[in-house]
Amino acid sequence: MKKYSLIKTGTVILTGLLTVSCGQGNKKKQDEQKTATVQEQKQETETKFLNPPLVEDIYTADPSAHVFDDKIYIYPSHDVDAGTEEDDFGGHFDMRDYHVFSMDSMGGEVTDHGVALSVEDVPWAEKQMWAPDAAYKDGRYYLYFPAKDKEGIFRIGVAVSDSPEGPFKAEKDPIKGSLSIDPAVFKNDDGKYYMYLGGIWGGQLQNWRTGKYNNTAKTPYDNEPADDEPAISPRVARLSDDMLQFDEELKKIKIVDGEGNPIPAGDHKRRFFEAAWMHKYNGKYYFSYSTGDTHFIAYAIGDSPYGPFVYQGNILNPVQGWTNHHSIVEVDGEWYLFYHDTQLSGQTHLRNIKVTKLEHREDGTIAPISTIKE
Ligand code: FUB
Repeated sequence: MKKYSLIKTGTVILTGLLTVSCGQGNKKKQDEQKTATVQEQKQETETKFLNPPLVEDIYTADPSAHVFDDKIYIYPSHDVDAGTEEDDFGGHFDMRDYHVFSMDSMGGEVTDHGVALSVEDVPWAEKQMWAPDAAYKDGRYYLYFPAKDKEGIFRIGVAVSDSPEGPFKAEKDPIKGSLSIDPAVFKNDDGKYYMYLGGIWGGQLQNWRTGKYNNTAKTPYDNEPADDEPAISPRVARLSDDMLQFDEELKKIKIVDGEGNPIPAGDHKRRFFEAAWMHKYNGKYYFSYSTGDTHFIAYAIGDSPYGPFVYQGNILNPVQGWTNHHSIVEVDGEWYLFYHDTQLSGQTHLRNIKVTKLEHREDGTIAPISTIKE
């Protein structure tokens, strides 16, 4: 188990600077100059970003946060440099396990509980352990995760533990009828649980348009609708009482504009791409998601967990890095946004998780957040 202080920041990005070679002459002066440069760079990095990374000695992304047993638990992806070449399908996001993190309170020490689940321990999965989520019911904890199966198709798996920190034991097969990526599980006030999921391009949702998987696509855009057709819908299903299966067929979620028209596929600043999340505020259902290639976290509000959801605007402006992925959680009466960026590495696939406050305004809209300071 490892602990991290929330205020430590910028160490990895500075490593390269420390290797600058020194000449023989006035070594002391050169050393002093080098220290000053390092300090300046460190300050510049720290002041550029609104928040410091929560974890620094491994790369983490896609943070799904929950309060279990009065503690804050974070279930992120564990980014690694696997050496897999970058491609348009996201092959370079080649993650192989999950770690669970916790904090006793917001701003407190972050504890790494170690490996909670590895791809080797999931009988049906081959690779790419992407964004997970977790849920609690009746004394057991459930880790939901996407991975590619042996045919290269993303499915959603579930693993179970008696503890929120894991380790989790994976079910033998993926959830029946599951597809694509980024599961997010929401508990409604009536005690029912719903899973939201989906992601286009590398997340393969566009390949399911006919209901059967179309594996003929040569690029991630091959099966996309025309620009003026409705955008591809994320999916939702109620979970079975044992939390291990869907209790119904996956349904398509409608995201509409103020006039009730579906957001078209060509509207890249508003259409769903990946990273679904659900939270409830003042009796309304807030469905939030990443717009992908335009890099926003957007949100839409509805009156039922199934939608339809009316597009409202952006919660989070683009962060440093290509992907944007978040979760929203209430802790002691305050709301927080967990997100990631690439402050530590500067590389798309090596991200670090962060947290910041989120404000619901009086009219129910959310104040947009920018995490890079001008
Ligand atoms: O971490 C891999 C993928 O990147 C996630 O599943 C997406 O949401 C994006 O953040």
